[in-house]
Amino acid sequence: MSNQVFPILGIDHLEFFVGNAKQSAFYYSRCFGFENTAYRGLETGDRKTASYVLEQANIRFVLSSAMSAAHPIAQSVAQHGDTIAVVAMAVPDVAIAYQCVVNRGAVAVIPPTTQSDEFGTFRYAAIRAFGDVLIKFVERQHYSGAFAPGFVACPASGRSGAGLTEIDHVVGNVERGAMDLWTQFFMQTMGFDLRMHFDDQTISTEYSALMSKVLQNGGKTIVNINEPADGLRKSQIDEYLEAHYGPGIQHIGLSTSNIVQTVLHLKQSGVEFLPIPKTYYENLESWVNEIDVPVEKLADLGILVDRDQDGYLLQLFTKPVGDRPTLFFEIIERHGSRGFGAGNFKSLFMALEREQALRGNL
Ligand code: TYF
Ligand code: FE
Repeated sequence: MSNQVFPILGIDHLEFFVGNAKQSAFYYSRCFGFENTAYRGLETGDRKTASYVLEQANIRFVLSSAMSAAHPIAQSVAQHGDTIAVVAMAVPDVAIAYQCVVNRGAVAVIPPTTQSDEFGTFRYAAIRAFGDVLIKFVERQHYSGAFAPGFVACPASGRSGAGLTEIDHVVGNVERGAMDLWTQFFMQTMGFDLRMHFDDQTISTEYSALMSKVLQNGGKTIVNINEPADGLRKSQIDEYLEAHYGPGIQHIGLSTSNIVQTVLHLKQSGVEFLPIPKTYYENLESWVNEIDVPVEKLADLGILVDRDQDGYLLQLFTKPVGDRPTLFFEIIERHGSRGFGAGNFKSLFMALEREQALRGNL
């Protein structure tokens, strides 16, 4: 039985608040294979902000910067560094979605707003999630412009993409004691279902621990919430909360149907991945045989494998993409498995701890 209270069609886009949107757009387009499809800024008459819309298959990122210190985007950057500030969900009716969640206790931020231009009508509204993250509802069925009114379309670059196809899941880090509150928010207010949870026994190494809950809406909008747990050393979630100065988006899982090609593209363009020790691949040979990628190739690229009753998945993680140990990306290729690589948690978290140690932050 689904808990859904209003339909969510999927993630419309993720908006990043960054210090220099022009340069971030260059990074995501040149390194991650995105195409800059739309722009709003000084040249289009916006004196306050600059925004670049980047697309790759069904993934849409918007990178935004402010032109002055007092602007909320500049304030966000001062506190959090570059961060994903808005998770925008596509809905068939913004007014219904907004009414629903506000009636169920959501903190209202932007009431339903309609914008129109020669390409039609665009509607949005926003509520608050954990930390300073906003959940935006977007209704674009009656809009055919490049992104939204105020944006102009950008010419195609002619460059090939990296094979990224979808936002698989969005993961947030919250403070101790807050995971269950935000789980309740997603279930009771947003109408998500609890898909699975990982306790601090499942997600621990010799030194550190965390807990995680996975929420889904209609099986395709997936949000995971992590909370730090006590261990001998500081949890990676604590490191994030300190560096980000509060809760926020930790990582985005991006799907590909050819992880080898995608990772080659990303590595060749300079994206850095979490190093995985060769020992991980030694015990893999015994059970991994039915996977179409040879183990040597996986080892060569540092790709992790996990299998459950439904199938298997291939995944790997970038290093943090900014100066602070906050946001990173996961690249994931699913073959039936709807899990998150629980079998890799130990290896992954040990790899993360080694990075944490290099930063002198245990
Ligand atoms: O999204 C997930 O659950 C996996 C594993 O701090 C994971 O990608 C979980 C927590 C974390 C890093 C990765
Ligand atoms: Fe993940």
